[in-house]
Amino acid sequence: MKLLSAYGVDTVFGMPGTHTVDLYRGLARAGIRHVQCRNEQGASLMADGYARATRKPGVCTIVSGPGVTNAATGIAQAYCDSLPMLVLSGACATHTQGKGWGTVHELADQSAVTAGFTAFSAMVRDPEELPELIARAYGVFRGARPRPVHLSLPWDVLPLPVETEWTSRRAPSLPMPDPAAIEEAAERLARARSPLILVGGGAVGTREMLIRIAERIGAPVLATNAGKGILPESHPLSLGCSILQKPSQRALAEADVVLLVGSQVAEGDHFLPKLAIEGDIIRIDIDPRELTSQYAAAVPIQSDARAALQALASALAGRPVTGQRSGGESRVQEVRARNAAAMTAAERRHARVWKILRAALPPDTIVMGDASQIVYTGSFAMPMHEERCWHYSGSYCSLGVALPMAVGAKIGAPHRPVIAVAGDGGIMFTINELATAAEERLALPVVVWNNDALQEIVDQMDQRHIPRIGVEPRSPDFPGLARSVGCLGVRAQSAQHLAECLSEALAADRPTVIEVRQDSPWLHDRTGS
Ligand SMILES: Cc1ncc(C[n+]2csc(CCOP(=O)(O)OP(=O)(O)O)c2C)c(N)n1
Ligand SMILES: [Mg+2]
Repeated sequence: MKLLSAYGVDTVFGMPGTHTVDLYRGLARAGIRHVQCRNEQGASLMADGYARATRKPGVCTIVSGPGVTNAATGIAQAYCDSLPMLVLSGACATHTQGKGWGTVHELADQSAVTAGFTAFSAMVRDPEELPELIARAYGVFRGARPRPVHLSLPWDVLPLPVETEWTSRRAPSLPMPDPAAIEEAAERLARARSPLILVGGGAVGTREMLIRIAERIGAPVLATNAGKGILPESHPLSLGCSILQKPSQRALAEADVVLLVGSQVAEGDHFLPKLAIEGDIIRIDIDPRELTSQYAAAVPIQSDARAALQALASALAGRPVTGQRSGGESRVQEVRARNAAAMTAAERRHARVWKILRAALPPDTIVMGDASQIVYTGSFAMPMHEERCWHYSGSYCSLGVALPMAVGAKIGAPHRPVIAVAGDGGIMFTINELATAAEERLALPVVVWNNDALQEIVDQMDQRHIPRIGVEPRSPDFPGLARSVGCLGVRAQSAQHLAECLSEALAADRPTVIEVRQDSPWLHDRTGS
């Protein structure tokens, strides 16, 4: 824990047990804050939210076996969304491993269980292995595509004395772009007739260079959920995160050159087996695997996105550009108009709620979204003018993530406004963490979009003429439930009331569950307020 403190760890999210009490002795000595979750799924998702808000690795401390399997969802989400996370779990005593004796919390080959959704997962055999393993973890967090790391600490190894003084090590430098590849990319972009830029989470921190490039070549900029807000959505070249909308998908398909930066182009962002991209792709990614993925690159550039876009912006500045700046803006206006016209009645209702939220929330508010229909619409209907404010993991697309992610974010960034938005189905997966949020006295609005249904699946069953089975669970009294665990609870009675509830919740001394019923008359009456 002292070593972790040297790496900047100030908070861990956890649940102690027999196998990990010695870890807690270290926590106390190192002065690291422990946030007690109600289930390890909450711990890993809080660590994920903490990482999103702070850009530092989220750390969780959990027991072996059930602790690890409970935490799996949050670890796997962080893997899908390329977030830094350090999972420290217990493990059964070394001599019992692999024997199948029925040891408490036994999980056969625990490292193998998490290997598929971590950068690496190691079983520590000797305390002196730790400094190198932690350095390797921070090498992943700071010098490569960030992904979770799991270290299993066996019960017999954890209390062993350590004789040497452990110190932190420097992370490796980031990969820099090949100048020849940058020249080729600049040449292709300068000649492009209808270029388009698509940015994902790997492009966070590139706003200035992105604007220079987009304006120079007149390229519309489309974002994935993770890239939302890198270019302010008020910019005339921004198509926002409308990648789910058909007119935007057509614009992408028709572009003759696509500059794709720091994105996997995950299915969860567009809901298609594969997006159509007809033009040549110039791809910038820190991970060489992405550069050879199904979206094959004509110009693959393995690099830190900031360095690559900086070099590309300079290369373009010194070149005549045949593309038309005004052409780009008018293409954006056309696509935006077609996107707006294509919205369904349900999406318009969601958009009304987002409009109220946008007006009531400060611009730097962090929004944690669950896998609910209102959040899918929010991807394109909730404008973001700052990066890393919108978080919806369409890729892993697990229910129940928004509330614990919001708790982790609020703990990591206490001065930032943070809210969670979830459906009535999703919120129930991790509703227990309301108790954690109440105990931590977090000013956290939790908006529950209640349609008394797993509506997304209802719609799919209805469309395919499948009887509605298992999709209409009975909702609890959400405001009452919230109050019973020490939160405030209200039901929005009008648009204005919702706005007031949000403002009050942002300043309250505890979390507030704000239920918004889909069948509220004020959402259906066009004049309602
Ligand atoms: C862990 C998990 N289990 C199941 C699903 C499948 N699923 C996707 S959306 C959905 C319905 C969610 O209902 P709710 O949270 O109420 O949102 P709504 O669709 O009603 O807006 C379900 C069950 C999932 N995404 N994640
Ligand atoms: Mg629902």
